[in-house]
Amino acid sequence: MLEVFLDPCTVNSRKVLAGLALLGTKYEYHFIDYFAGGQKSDEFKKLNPSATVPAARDGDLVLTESNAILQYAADLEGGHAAYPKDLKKRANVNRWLLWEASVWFPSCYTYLVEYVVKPLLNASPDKSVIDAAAPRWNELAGILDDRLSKNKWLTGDEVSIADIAVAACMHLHAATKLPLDHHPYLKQWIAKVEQLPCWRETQDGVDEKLLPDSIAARCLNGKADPVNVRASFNYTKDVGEKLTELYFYKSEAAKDIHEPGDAPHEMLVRDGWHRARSFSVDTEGFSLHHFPSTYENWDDDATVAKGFYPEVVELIKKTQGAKRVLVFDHTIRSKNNADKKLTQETSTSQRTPVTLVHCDYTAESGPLRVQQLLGDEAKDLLSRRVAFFNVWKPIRRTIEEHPLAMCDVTSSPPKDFFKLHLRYRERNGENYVMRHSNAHQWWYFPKMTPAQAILLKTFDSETDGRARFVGHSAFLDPNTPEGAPLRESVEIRTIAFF
Ligand SMILES: N[C@@H](CCC(=O)N[C@@H](CS)C(=O)NCC(=O)O)C(=O)O
Repeated sequence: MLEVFLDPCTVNSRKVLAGLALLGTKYEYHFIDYFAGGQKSDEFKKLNPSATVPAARDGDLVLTESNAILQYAADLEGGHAAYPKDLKKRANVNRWLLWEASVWFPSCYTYLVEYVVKPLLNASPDKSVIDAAAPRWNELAGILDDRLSKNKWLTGDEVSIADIAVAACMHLHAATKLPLDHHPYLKQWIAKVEQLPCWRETQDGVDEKLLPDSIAARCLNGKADPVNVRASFNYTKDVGEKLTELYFYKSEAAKDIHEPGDAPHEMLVRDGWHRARSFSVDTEGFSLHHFPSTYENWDDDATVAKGFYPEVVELIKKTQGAKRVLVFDHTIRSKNNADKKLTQETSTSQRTPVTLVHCDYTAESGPLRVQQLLGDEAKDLLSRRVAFFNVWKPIRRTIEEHPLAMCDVTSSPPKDFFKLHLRYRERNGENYVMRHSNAHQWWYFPKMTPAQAILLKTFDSETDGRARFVGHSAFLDPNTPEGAPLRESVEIRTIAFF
């Protein structure tokens, strides 16, 4: 059997792992720890005197060079479309493999070193190095872009090992800031590569080691070192017949009402990092996503809508498969708003964290909101599935105080929710608050950063048993260090139409 010796995080090792997965080749895996210098050890150098990973062995054959390993593996498989037997087609694949190793890899590598390797070693990227490398990189990317404007894949209609080789050099293109926007076909193609199962299953190995902020890396840390805490949650007493209400203006009617949040209970809040990717909006009612953004101007509502909403629409479409997404509101929670009361009358997008266990919509207010926002179109849209998602994302820095916690829908049946009537001067609204139950399981993601976002399902028209309403609340985290900066986050309300 073919043996491979590599570290899954390096470009050429990842290339081999993804290529072997594409080909369906079985192999025996030997880990060579790149960051510990395993490739320089005397033992490894017996296999590869060049002291680089990957290397491979098949009986008495020892192979180095990642592309040669893929060519050999493809031939072992015999007649695989990823490395065609037809001489001309094969020559074309070989051409791109050589091009990749001789010019593309070194060009992309400059970006990897500056933007990923240096920060890992606590050094700063040198912009002048990037500026010097950019013209050549753009020239090479232009060659790929031209090619991909005419072909589905690099060498024709079928994905080949050349696609894998060329893509491997770009495998952290967001973090390495490759200027893909100038090369639309290349950008489309890498997105297609990223959908391939062989690519997806080999991405974690890269992220875990090279992107400390990635979900993959934080899953690993969460397993080793979970940070479960106990904290108080403001549930609401169920007072039977009497309504629970909240007034957002001064009114005589607000006397003697039952206000929410009058039943605080201490609960265990579990660190969700170790299973960050297993949460789903349809089961637990929330999910965690890698969602970095270059948008920064959070104090200007108009530009948030123009500059940031489109990214949110894409996230919901991509992760939920929605046909259409309407972003209709956002709230910035920041230190500038720390003194504002929850019931402050002037409706504003700048608020303070809410420490009330609630869900933003009810079975009735969800469809009503669709009617209010979409008028004539609403009837047709409501004849199919409609779901509301809140996208919650740290801004500016890591969250250290008042993190957000979610009450797992599998532990909070519909009977635990009841209505809170919201009284505004011009209209009434409603959302759900929750009565306490010892069965509730709370989750949070300690020290979330602006690279991540939580999706909360706050309404779903589907009643087939999937999660429809997720209870959530900010909470006082006992681990918050003294003097920690106040939480800053953005919350975007969206409606997804299916
Ligand atoms: N052309 C070789 C290049 C291999 C290579 O450069 N590997 C890098 C990791 S991607 C390495 O091991 N470098 C050695 C080092 O940095 O010490 C191949 O395709 O296999």
